Amino acid sequence: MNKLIITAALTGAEVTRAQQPALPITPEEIGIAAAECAAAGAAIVHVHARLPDGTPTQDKEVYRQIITEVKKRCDVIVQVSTGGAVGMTATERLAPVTLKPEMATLSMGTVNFGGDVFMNHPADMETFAQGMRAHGVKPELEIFDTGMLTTANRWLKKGLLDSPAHFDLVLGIPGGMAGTPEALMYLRSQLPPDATWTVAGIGAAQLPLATLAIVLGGHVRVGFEDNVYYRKGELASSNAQLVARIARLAQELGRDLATADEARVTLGIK
Ligand code: KMH
Ligand code: ZN
Repeated sequence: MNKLIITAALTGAEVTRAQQPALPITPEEIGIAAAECAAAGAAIVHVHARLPDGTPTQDKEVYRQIITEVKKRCDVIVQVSTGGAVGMTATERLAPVTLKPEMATLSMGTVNFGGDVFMNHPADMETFAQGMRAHGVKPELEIFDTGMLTTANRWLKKGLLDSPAHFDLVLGIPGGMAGTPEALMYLRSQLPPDATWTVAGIGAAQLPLATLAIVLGGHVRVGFEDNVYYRKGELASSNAQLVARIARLAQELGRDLATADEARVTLGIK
């Protein structure tokens, strides 16, 4: 079977230190967390920037510092967020793409997001896709619900997105698709045949969906952005602890882990 690419979603925009005391916030903390996750088996880190007080920001300079802090400690693919936080403008959200990171996220539609609305106007999505193409950044297409995958497939046919595409199936956001095996199997059935995919199960859905993805030949995203617990009622001690568990499961299930360089080949990153 193909090698498993583990992504560590280290920080996100919503989780607080009150919810998870080990949440990495500063660029240095994010760099240290990335190195721990790389040592545990991650090939990609998905990063969000924060101000020192924890406020989410899309400031290009903070992202530049994060990339520097990660790269000086380890070789992982740095995937910046263009989702940012609910309420940010499209211009703000696109800012880190101009740093030409290896990857960036591209959300494929609007979704209710807990008590908020995560807005993704089609015109903004097109601007993001063009921006990533112009800067040579590989998009990871974020799919929160079925219509978003239908949209991505239409855009791939129209040439607004490049094939082969890489998808992140984000399951379990309140407002999006459920974090169930049935939801994952349905989305998987709608993917283009040449696509690669990872699954980001939210909360309690993280471990079961990750395990299913290992078996199905998909890839896995874990980390505090999506889930702060190791098991019910027990907080994870670090992002790396969550990565290490996936690495152990993969070994038991016969999937070798991809290095960052192997992931670059799989994802077509030059
Ligand atoms: N923070 C969410 C509203 C992404 O990184 O691209 C959006 C998000 C998706 O986290
Ligand atoms: Zn994110």
